[in-house]
Amino acid sequence: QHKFWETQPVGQYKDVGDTTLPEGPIEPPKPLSEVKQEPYNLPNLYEWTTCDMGCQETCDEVYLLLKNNYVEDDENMFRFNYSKEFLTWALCVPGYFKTWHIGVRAKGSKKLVAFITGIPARIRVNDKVVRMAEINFLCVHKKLRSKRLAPVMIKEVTRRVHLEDIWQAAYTAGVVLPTPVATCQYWHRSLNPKKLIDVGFSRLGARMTMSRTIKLYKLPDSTVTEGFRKMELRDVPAVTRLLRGYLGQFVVAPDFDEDDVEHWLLPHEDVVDSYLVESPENHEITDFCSFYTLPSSILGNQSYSSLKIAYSYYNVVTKTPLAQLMNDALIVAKQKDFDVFNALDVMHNEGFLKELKFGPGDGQLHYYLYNYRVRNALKPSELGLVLL
Ligand code: YNC
Ligand code: MG
Repeated sequence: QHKFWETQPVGQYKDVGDTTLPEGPIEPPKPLSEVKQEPYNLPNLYEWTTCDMGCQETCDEVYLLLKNNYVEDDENMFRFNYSKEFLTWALCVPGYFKTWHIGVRAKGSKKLVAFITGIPARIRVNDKVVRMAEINFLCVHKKLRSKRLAPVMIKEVTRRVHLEDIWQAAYTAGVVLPTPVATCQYWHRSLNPKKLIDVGFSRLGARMTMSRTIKLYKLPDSTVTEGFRKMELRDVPAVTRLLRGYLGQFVVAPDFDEDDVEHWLLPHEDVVDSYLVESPENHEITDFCSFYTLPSSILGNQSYSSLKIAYSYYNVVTKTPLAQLMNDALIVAKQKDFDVFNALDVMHNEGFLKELKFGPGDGQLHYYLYNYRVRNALKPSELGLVLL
């Protein structure tokens, strides 16, 4: 079944439902002197490269590899098109290791043909904060698929993570592997229904006309919550307190400090947007919402080449009704010309999805932990983690 994954310290199918197994590391850390010092062997025509994302040329190469070869939907109509600014933001994070941004090149041409990355994170699972790597952007060029290159890349990133004395990881994938910690669903809220229908992202509902559909998804021109404004640098301490207080209730969530909040949540043009509610009376920060920008290329459409897509990120309310805050997020996303607003059914998102006219997507997103067993699979609402 899973010739590679069967050999790895991950929850195995045979153990699902076995409540005698303890929660926590599946295997203990090794002394660093016992971590393999040399990279794993690649097929002869290929070589490892460390990708310096601060270098414009390298960033361009990574961008193009992913633009042409990364994740597509099941019907191969759309492909993620992460911008260069987004990739630098996602990878050059507080305390990052350049050696965890790993490429594979063809020896002759030096062409970049595969990629995988890790970034450091502190993730809490129940009451334990665990140092982990978040693994993302695993990509093998379309012409090199099904040659078992992916397991070599995963082993190599694991080795480099171990060299930093980190022994756990978190990752998400659209495919089912041994064994998900949680299985989540994407929901989509049309902002530009005509374009979405024209490009085949959505379909006209039964007994619906285009003009009725456009009216259904119409939003006010401006936000409605009093004190709603863009997050600024001076808000980092208050947002950190608000977010830490909120994420504490989930079974799996990041343990963000002020440096993390500054990096991940301070607005960054065309990468991440964050808004908050400042009380007009006492200037307290009571609510917060955020989304990141990840366009998709439209494959083979005559009229349009790209969809501008917002993805719900971290949202916290203490005063404003969640659906009202998220409706304001939809309004700013519409002002910024996004075509659709996506959200997973994680955290308290189920509390606004239907009310705000999100529709369920096809395809699921599975969350995984490496070398960390959790007692039971989690419900999406028990997850407080969003990976990019
Ligand atoms: C996947 N997405 O099951 P078995 S998500 C993990 N994540 O192994 P080959 C995957 N494993 O089942 P191909 C995977 N997809 O035999 C496949 N696999 O045990 C497993 N797509 O390898 C698969 N990006 O090289 C099988 O397959 C083995 O040539 C087969 O390459 C796969 O970033 C891939 O969807 C995904 O570029 C690279 O299809 C390729 O098909 C591709 O023969 C389009 O591989 C882009 C795409 C994946 C996005 C992501 C998260 C990756 C997590 C990796 C696991 C990290 C583990 C923790 C490491 C640190 C540990 C510490 C400490
Ligand atoms: Mg391969």
